[in-house]
Amino acid sequence: MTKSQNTVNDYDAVVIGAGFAGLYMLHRLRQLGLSARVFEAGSGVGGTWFWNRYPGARCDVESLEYSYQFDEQLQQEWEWSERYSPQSEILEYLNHVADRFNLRGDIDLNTRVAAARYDENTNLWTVSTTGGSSDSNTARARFCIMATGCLSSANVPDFEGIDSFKGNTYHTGQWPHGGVDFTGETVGIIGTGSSAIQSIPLIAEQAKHLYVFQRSAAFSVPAANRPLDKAKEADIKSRYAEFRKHCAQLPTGGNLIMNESLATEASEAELRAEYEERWENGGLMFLGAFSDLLIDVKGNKTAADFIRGKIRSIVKDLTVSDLLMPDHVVGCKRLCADTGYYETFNRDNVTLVDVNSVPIDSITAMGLLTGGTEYAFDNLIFATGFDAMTGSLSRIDIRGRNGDLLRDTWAQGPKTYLGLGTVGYPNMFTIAGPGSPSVLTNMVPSIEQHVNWIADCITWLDDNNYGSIEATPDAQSDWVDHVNAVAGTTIYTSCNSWYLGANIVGKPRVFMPLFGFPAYVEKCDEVAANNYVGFAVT
Ligand code: N01
Repeated sequence: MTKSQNTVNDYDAVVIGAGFAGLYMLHRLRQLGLSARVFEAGSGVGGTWFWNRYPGARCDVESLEYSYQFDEQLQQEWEWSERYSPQSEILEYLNHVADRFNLRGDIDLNTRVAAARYDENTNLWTVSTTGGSSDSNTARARFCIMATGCLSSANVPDFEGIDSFKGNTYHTGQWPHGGVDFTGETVGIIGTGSSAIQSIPLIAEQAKHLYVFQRSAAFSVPAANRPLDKAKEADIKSRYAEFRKHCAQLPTGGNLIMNESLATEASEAELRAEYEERWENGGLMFLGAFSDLLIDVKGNKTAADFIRGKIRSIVKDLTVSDLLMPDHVVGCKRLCADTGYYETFNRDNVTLVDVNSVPIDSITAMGLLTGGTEYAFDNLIFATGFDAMTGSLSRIDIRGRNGDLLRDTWAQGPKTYLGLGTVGYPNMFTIAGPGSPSVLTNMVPSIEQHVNWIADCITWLDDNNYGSIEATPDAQSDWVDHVNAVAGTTIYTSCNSWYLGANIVGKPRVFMPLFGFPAYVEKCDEVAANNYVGFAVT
């Protein structure tokens, strides 16, 4: 069929993105008997797991939790091979889901959504796309559902001279599909967040020399990844629903086994014993060592000091170990989980360069200039993160009532009700949007909770012959206050993190996710049970 600029296809819903959120949303819409089209910019499904293929990319939530629970047979039959799944296996899983539920027929790949516009007269959204192989590049739908991901808009800082570099450049979030062989080559990497921390040890093993340009040192704990314990798998699979329910009652929606004691009241011996055990066991469970770590800076300092002590004991060169020691609160920026990260700095072919006290002056044809020294290398990796939570939405021309542009509406920071709806944008839903627990939780159950809520909401609207739903200004304003108030009771506002938008020049400093999964789910259920109170329907 020849592609026509004029054809418009009509659907009940358009879904933007085919990662965990978009795939499940499509499945639910189909179960409701609704027509839906998914647009995906990538050439395959998988979202974040399609794009982030850098060396060592793997999830830091355990495999048995980082998976869908909506289908019992799926969760029973799928077999994960490791405690923490590598990117390739998660991508394989998502492709399996797309096939198993026969989703591909309603997904347009290689199709980037350029604009989504709400028409008040027809109460329809018109979504325009570029690329793609379907007969139409415009779709019209009653509902526009953003499954665009929280960490999918790659951030490349505007370094002076960035285009002059003559070697190869990469971003961890847009890694070449065939992989990159750095054998015998020199590499520079900018950034030391989760992506860098996973990739640096592997790149260092391959490269002739690796220069790590660090602006802020990051806290990292050993992942202690290993083959999946078959006995543990059998146990969890024998009571999967109960296990999922248990996880949903914990603050992160994940199996963060929390020690109820306070770090501020523990003895030196108790602190050491608890931290040592969690360090040994590995993973983000470290933050559950004491119940005040995420709410009390004083308690948190005991954990931060413990990790700093570990860095000191692992890294042989004192100057390097000093430089690797974070000076902020642990968990304020997302805690990283690594395999041999700090040990990598004992290698002769790795150089850590401080670009905090003396920032990067420019990228040059040969490499990078900082503090009067030019570092030359063949390959430059940007491990510089993402325009988180709002980036993928603000790069689409989303227009609601009166033609208002979402990126303008959110110019002072994102404003939503429940992270699901925004005043002025009727019938638009954001899955894991700002103002919802999203990135502070295990993303998969958070996504499933949102998708189920949206599916129920659409059913309720249709059953009651309502044409549209939109957050009310009062409910939204109260919700924004609530998200901020909750953040204020935690340690999360005490550093410059991407949760706050602090990594993007000019982005307003607003704490975007909401801490606490169970209370949030309760609130969403309460809103639904009370005829979607806080939303106006017509
Ligand atoms: O990105 P980041 P990421 N000059 O924003 C530095 C998830 N994730 O891709 O801290 C110099 O954390 C920046 O420095 P600073 C996870 O949620 C999960 O690593 O801003 N440096 C920082 O060091 C994670 O949190 C997994 O001072 C600059 C780095 O670049 C999120 O994705 C794996 C700079 C960016 O770190 C993002 O992680 C990977 C500049 N101008 C990712 N600008 C797992 O599940 C930025 N930086 C394991």
